[in-house]
Amino acid sequence: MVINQDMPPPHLFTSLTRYHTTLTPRQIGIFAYLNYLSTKRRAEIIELLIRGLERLEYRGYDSAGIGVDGVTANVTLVKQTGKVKCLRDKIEAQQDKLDFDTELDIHVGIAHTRWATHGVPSDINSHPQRSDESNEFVVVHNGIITNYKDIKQFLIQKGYKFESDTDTEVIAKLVLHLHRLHPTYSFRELVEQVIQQMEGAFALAFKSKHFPGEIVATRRGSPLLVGIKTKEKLASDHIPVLYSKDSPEKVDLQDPRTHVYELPHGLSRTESTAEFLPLGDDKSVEYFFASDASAIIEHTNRVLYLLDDDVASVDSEGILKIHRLKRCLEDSHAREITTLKMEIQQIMKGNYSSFMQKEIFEQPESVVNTMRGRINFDSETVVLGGIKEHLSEIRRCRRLLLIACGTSYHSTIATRQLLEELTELPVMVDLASDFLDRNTPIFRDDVCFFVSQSGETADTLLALRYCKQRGALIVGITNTVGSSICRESHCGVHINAGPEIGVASTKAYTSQMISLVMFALMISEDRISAQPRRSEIIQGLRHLPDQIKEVLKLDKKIQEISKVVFEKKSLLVLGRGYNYATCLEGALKIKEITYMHSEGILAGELKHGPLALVDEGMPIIMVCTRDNVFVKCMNALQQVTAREGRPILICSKGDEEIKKFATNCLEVPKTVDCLQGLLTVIPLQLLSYHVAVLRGCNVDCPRNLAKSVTVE
Ligand code: UD2
Ligand code: MG
Repeated sequence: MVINQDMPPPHLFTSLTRYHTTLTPRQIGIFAYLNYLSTKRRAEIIELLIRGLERLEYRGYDSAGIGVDGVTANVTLVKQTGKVKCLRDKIEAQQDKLDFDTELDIHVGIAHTRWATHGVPSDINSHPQRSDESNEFVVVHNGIITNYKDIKQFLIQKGYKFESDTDTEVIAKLVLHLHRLHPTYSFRELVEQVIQQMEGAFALAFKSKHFPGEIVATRRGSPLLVGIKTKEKLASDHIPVLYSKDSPEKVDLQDPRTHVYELPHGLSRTESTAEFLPLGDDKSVEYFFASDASAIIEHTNRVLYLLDDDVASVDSEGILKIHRLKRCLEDSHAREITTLKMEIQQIMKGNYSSFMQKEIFEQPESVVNTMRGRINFDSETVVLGGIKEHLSEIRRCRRLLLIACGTSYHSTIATRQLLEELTELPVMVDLASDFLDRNTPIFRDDVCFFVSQSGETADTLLALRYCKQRGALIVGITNTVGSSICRESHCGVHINAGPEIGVASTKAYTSQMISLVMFALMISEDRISAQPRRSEIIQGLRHLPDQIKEVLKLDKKIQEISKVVFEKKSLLVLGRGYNYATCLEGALKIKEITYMHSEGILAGELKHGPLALVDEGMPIIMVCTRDNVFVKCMNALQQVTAREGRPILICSKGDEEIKKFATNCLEVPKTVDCLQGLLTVIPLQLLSYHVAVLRGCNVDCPRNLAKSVTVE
């Protein structure tokens, strides 16, 4: 593969094809670390990279990877599908390739968490992507290169062989191609050339065996910041920006003369390096490059934010420089080094006041993550990779048992009816503690589901062991890869909701429900008579993210309502059918974070007791949507209003008839009956949150409760 022919002029690629994509660039995680004269063992460096990735985990991802110097001069890549934890295990298994104890004075490591856009999640598609088999250039990338197909075609013509389905791979190969064309170019000059060919959005960090100890990072449209850690105080709080004379349109890759750089403020190119990095006498320095401040803050609070088309490089003398090919309008000729004041937790919370609030608002995305790669909305097929091998065994079973605690238990109540309908099997739902108390008979042809966010819930785990001993098939539904329930189950589904930090579960609940719905859809795939129903549900799931966004717009109104109820002693939540689980879950949310008494009541049970509680002073919420139990719900509503009860209603959008019965109505969009609970629960999550805030409670850490209950 010898390349003699030169590159076409910049932007030629884009004129070939210009395709528009509605995909927003994935905000996945970049983390890179450079230590200059700050000696670290390889194990420490790797640990630092892994920590960086863990700090980015909360953004969601499906695979991860790192690139470091190996024992030989070559760059070593370790990439792994799944969680950062899996990557960590894989690295540990490769200790020989990575001799952990070697001390490195100067080193560059790059790391990445990936969320699949081009190509399925796989080790090959994970980042770093590489230029060739000997890893001459490796790169991590956030965003989307929209003209990658044209560049790929160009490179294939030049003899480059592609191994992944990613858009990113063209970047690694293009930089190698340019290096071969212009062996005298600096690392930074190569990257400057590469990004002139790129269309789309990106944040990039490069490493190369040709430029040991150097890193180049750049961005356009995707965020990237640089953290600086020095022993001594920095002498100045800005780094000058260096400009190229010519605008990118004029740069001709064949002509090296175009790469004469003009420095601002009359600085010449040979100016003392102290101009660039305001270091003191001690020359040791550490640099962190990340897409998100949360990965950096534990190391340093001195950061600078790169602007679009800034090319930041650290050269072989450990000096950070920022170059631009062209001036941007309001460019200040310098990048300010700012001090991050926020705590890690604060950064991770973003603009939200608590993790619970953040997680409630994450649901339009977390539900997509749960369905990603599993539902094909066009062919209307559902494949749960973790269950498909066991399908025939499950189809032959005697009954399904769903066992869980708390919110996870509510997700089983919410989906029980649909499971019965689509599997045509008897479905038992049980609270794990009660199940254990009873010595329930379990048979070899039972299929037992264990639902737990953490995968460590003690009662659920004990129930799992009890059923496993009796020979049942054990299926886990968990949010935590590598958890005990995940390991001890025969198969299962990761709900992929992303880390849930707030003690009160919100997004895990909706994702658990969707996982169980997907299971019902998958198992009924071969039932012709169920096809219209399956199709309706799959299309319902397709629109769910947008509908959740719509429900979240009720936030302001719910905040107003919370002012009415927050000083009350008690709050009843009434409903039935598919919404019964919403009542239980809503009441649980209220109890756990507001410390107010609350009860979820099956509306059909009203006249068997709870009606005695109802008078004009008793705050009541009724969930009453247009479904097969609507008339019965209306009935209950009238019984309540007849006793001067003034319920707050959660109803179907545009239901004028029911609105007459209430002063406050929270209207949620219509969806398929069995998915309704995914939307009706959200106003109650929000209400409990606002009431807790008004009552001065710690939303994320309610008293007496732990995130996962790992003791009996
Ligand atoms: C896997 C990958 C995912 C992506 C996808 C591509 C992991 C963790 N997931 O997702 O990143 O590459 O394949 O198709 O690498 N399991 C249990 N108990 C549980 C939960 C899961 O045994 O409680 C098992 C499950 O049977 C499967 C494995 O864990 O063997 C991964 O489960 P999953 O739901 O993440 O599987 P999948 O195919 O959606
Ligand atoms: Mg397992």
